Amino acid sequence: RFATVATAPPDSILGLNEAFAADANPKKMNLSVGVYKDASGQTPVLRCVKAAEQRLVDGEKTKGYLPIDGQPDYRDHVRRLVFADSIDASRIAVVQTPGGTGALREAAALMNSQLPAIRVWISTPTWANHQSIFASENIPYDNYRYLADDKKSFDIAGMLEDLTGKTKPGDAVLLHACCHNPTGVDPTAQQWNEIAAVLAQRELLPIIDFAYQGFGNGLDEDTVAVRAITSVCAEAIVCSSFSKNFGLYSERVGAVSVMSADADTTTAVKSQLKSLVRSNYSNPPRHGAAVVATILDDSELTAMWHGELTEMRTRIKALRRQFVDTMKTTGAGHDFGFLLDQNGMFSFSGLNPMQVDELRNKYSIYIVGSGRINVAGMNEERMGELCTAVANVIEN
Ligand code: PLP
Ligand code: TYF
Repeated sequence: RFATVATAPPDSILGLNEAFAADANPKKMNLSVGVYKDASGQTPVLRCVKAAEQRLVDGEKTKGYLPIDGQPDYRDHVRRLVFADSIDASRIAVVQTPGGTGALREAAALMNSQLPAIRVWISTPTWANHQSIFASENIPYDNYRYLADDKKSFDIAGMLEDLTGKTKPGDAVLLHACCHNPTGVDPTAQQWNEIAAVLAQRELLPIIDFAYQGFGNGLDEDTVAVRAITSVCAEAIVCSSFSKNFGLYSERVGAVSVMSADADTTTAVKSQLKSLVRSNYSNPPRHGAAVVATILDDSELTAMWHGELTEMRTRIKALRRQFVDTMKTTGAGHDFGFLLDQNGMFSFSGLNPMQVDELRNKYSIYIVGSGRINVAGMNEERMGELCTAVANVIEN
């Protein structure tokens, strides 16, 4: 039986971690996988998380199962983080999921089971797992234009043209709420209004991937896409991840929120979501969601979280600035100023695959083959080294 199993290809991004771990060069630098690293190169546990975990350990009375749709106070906090009070709670079904990946998969499963013949439109480029997730639920996908040919700016005209001219009413459109992975290129508030108008007019179903809330311009500021879309579309799906903004990567904390036109529809949708969870993993893991709920239930811990999130966001912006300034000192024409307009952990550097290979082979600097750099993996003290290497591969 198993002898017939063929080997699956490795994950293109996580595979780089393995290569990095095996690299003996003491000067190696990992700017590939999307995790935040502090100035000492660690991916820290947030102080608010440690404090919440202490309370949980002290107060825990049971390891009994959570409800199928997750911990109720956690779900309510997610709803308020994402929608504030802009939409009546009776129109939103929130289900706790294992990470943002679990949320996307649950959304795809709902489409597969309840929305026959639906197709999803995905940006070019996008996070590689998007295609795999929808393919796993047999949802056909197509691409809309997103990154302009200069690899630096947003092709708003191309995107609107594709959404207007190529989609069929009823199709779904996957959008990155902020901090687009892999490009860092986000629409402006005005452009979100234009996109939302097309979604509404063409009766498209928005699926909003919200993996970086708070990493762009702030927790509330980053809801600009959600606000623009939910103010003109009656239905939408939001897939939240708390891996990055709470640093809870391994605890697998996420949620899918389905907004419907009315309360009765929401009840039906919720029942279907629960039925899908039941046959998939039965009920979600508790710890990470309990940490998030403990923090958000407490004003002191919430303030601590806001502070720590702001620290991560402002440090990433400072690293962008330092990289751009340092690149300028390495030679005329090394203008990476476009990185300053981009948001979140990632940016497209514009380096081609040969240059990416050279960075890795000659300098043990790992970035993704597409040229994507994890800005959050840069380091203040080693910026000179990084920029000298980048300048060298550009000039070769
Ligand atoms: N969506 C995007 C765009 C991401 O970049 C990621 C993680 O890197 C996810 C979803 C999934 O997040 P999680 O690790 O919570 O599953
Ligand atoms: O760096 C990225 O874009 C992601 C990181 O379960 C990642 O691929 C790794 C593992 C995972 C989710 C996201």
